[in-house]
Amino acid sequence: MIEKNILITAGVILALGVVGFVYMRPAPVTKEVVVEEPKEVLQETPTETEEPIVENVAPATKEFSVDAYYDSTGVWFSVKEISVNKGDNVKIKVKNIKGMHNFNIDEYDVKKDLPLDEEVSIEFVADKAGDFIYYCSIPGHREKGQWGTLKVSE
Ligand SMILES: [Cu+2]
Repeated sequence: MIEKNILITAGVILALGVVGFVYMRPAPVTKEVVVEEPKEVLQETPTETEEPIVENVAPATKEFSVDAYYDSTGVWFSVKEISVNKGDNVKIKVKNIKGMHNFNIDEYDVKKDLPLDEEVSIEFVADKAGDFIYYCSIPGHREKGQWGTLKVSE
């Protein structure tokens, strides 16, 4: 009888050992490495949405202030050169501070009288490239210096 008990006990211990071995066995390691791939595909898409913003830039408005006057040396516009880029909105504020004057740019159909002490605003789109003369058409004024150059760069 004692031998039989020993055998049963040994059998139980053996069975527990087998069960314990199965449960205690470490989980297989190989699965963890494979999962990472899909992330890279998602990060490539946002660059596409940035492109259209660059092309829809609104034209710049370039503003200038010019005085028209005369003195002992001649008749003048206080600004001799106005430089803009083709396509710019150009705004020239001209004020006659002494004498009788007007402001003309033939190629842009600009023709404005300049009443004394009033600021006259001249606006146009610089849609032609090149150098254009602005001048006062009152006899003798352009010859005495009252002109300047509008430079429109391509
Ligand atoms: Cu003049």
